[in-house]
Amino acid sequence: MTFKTISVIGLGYIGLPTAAVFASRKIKVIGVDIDQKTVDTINRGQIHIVEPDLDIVVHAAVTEGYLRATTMAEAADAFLIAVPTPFKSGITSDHEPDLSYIESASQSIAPVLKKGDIVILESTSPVGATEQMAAWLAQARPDLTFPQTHGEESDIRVAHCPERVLPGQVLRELVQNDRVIGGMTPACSNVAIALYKVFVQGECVITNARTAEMCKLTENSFRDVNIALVNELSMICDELGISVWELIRLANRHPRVNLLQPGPGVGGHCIAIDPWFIVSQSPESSKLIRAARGVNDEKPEWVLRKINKAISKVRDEKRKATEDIVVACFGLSFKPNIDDLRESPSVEIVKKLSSVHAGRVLAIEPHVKDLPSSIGGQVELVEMDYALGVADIAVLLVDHREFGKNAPKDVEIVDTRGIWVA
Ligand code: SAJ
Repeated sequence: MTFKTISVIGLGYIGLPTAAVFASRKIKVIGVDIDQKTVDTINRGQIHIVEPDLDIVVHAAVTEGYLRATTMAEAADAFLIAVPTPFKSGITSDHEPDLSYIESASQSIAPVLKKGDIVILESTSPVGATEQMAAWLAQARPDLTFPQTHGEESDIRVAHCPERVLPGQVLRELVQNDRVIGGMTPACSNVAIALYKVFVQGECVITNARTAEMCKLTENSFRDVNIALVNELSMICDELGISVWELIRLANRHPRVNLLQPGPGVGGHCIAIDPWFIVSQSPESSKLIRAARGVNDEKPEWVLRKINKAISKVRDEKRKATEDIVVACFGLSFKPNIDDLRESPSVEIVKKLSSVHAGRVLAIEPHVKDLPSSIGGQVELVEMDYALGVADIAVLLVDHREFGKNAPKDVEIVDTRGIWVA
């Protein structure tokens, strides 16, 4: 089975690397995005997102003529949909997934579909979304047959193959990770495998679309629940005067225990979101998953309370007025050694702190040149040495390599990552 042209719909953090990797295997790739600026940037051989080495791969793919971006879907042999699945807005929606981007993507490709094509949903989706996508496609193209009505004989193949790559390591993980292939029928799965085998070196494991959807949600819920456990332990240990970092090291010496690391909360675009898709579909049966979300979402507030206690301590011990107390916050990104500040609990903490603290709030973030507008007015972005020279309190929020392992001297420390006070 050969694929002469592949179309990737949605050129974001997953779609663009996927398009570029296919193109790097010398297959013609048409990238489709609703944003004209994104399309123009890519067609210049540049990128609009941050991911190591992606600029090089995209530049080569565009220059060699294998990758081209457009706002209008064109005919292809395979369509990969990698659009966002956010929550529905509005007070009546309790973290309900919003499938409108998938619906729009389906409508945009429907006119150019032809017999023999495959449509793959890669976006993280609630169970049933792939069947829903197939229904939207069938509605738009009554002249073609689809797996939900024609099974193995369908004109169009449909599958869910969730992305599972770690931001910061996308290009490597796209190739090396195993891939879950959830075809609506076995024939759909076989075509999807042939497609992914163009670049995937990991194993392609077949299941059905609904299990593949649940698999992705389960992976991120697994991580969320495990992080919630250590975040809860960190608060319990604080009450009991125990070092949670030492506790974790000791407990992890048990052959069947593998605790993760507490932090200031859970950020990013996946782990804090995907578990809600399960909760929203099965609210009565997903008590643990919901509770874990609650624990992780509350952690930034707990960190703020710790910072406030440190401010009170400095005020009492150094006899300083609150407005003279300088708090330096180390790290803003949602996890270490990356520059992605979106959905970051550290940004949330710094923002809230700066709105209540009468003194200066400094941020040290070696991975960015400017602060996001949400905190820009009240927080000063400074170098580490400067911060350490003037700070009364040092708050470690992200364990970037640059911050080292040695605790700064002569300051009150709030270490949410266990790097300085482990
Ligand atoms: N975190 C902790 N303690 C830990 C590990 C992580 O507090 O021990 C925090 C991080 O600081 C961060 C958040 O969790 O704020 C999420 O970081 P992460 O590294 O766990 O995950 P993401 O969001 O970068 O990527 C996840 C990955 N999923 C899993 O590892 C199960 C990735 O493979 C998925 O492809 C990605 O979500 C996605 O797109 O769904």
